[in-house]
Amino acid sequence: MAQLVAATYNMHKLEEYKELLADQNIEIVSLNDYSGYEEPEENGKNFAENASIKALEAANYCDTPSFADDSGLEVEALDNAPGIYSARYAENDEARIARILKELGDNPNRRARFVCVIAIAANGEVIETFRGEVNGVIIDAPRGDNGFGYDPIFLPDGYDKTFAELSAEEKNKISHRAKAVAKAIGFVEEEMGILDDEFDDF
Ligand code: ITT
Repeated sequence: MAQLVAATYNMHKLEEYKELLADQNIEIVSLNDYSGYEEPEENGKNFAENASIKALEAANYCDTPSFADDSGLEVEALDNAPGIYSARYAENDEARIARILKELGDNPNRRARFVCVIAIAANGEVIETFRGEVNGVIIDAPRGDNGFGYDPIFLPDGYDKTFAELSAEEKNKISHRAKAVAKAIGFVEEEMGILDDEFDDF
C-alpha cells in the first residue's frame, strides 16, 4: 500500500484527512513518525504557495510522497482577512473568533468562505495543487463544540447548524477540505500510472 505523509501538526486536520481518505488504498503517515522535522516558514503569498512549501519540505525530509494543506477563513467585509493568516490571527481559537466578531461588529455583510488548498509533492517537486471552498456566513456568537478553529462561528449556506454543530461526518461531506480532497483523489485516479511509479520509487 502506498504511503503518504500528511504534512501537518494540526491534529484536527489530520483526523479529518484520516476520515476523508479512509476508503483509499493509502497509508497515511504523520510527521510525528519522523523525528527531527522542522516546519518550514510559511512565507508564501497565497494558500497554494504555502501548501506547496509545506508539502515539498516534508516530501524531501521524509523521502516519501507528501501532502499538505494551507487553509483559512476569508471574511468579505474584512477584505478577505484573516485568509492565509488565519492560524496567526490571535493566540488561540477563542481569541481568533473574538477578534473576527469584534472587527465585524454589527456589519450586516456576514458573507465568508473557508478555503483549503492541498499540495502533493514527491521526487523533489510539487506535483499539483487542489482548491476547495465552502461559502457561508459569520454568526453573532459561537455555537457548537465539534470541529476546530473558526467552526463555531461559520454557518455554511443551506444549513442551520454551524460547522461546530455538525458531526464530523456531516462536515466532511461539505467542507472546503472535503472538496479539495475529492479533486485530489480524482487527479490521483486519473494520473494513477504516473503516481504509482512515483510512489513505487520510494
Ligand atoms: P499546519 O500548517 O501544520 O497544517 P495550521 O493550523 O498552522 O497547521 P494553516 O497554516 O493552514 O494550518 O492554518 C489554518 C487555520 O485556518 C487553522 O489553524 C484554523 O484557524 C483555520 N481553519 C482551517 N480549516 C479550518 C476548518 O476546517 N475549520 C475551522 N478553522 C479552520
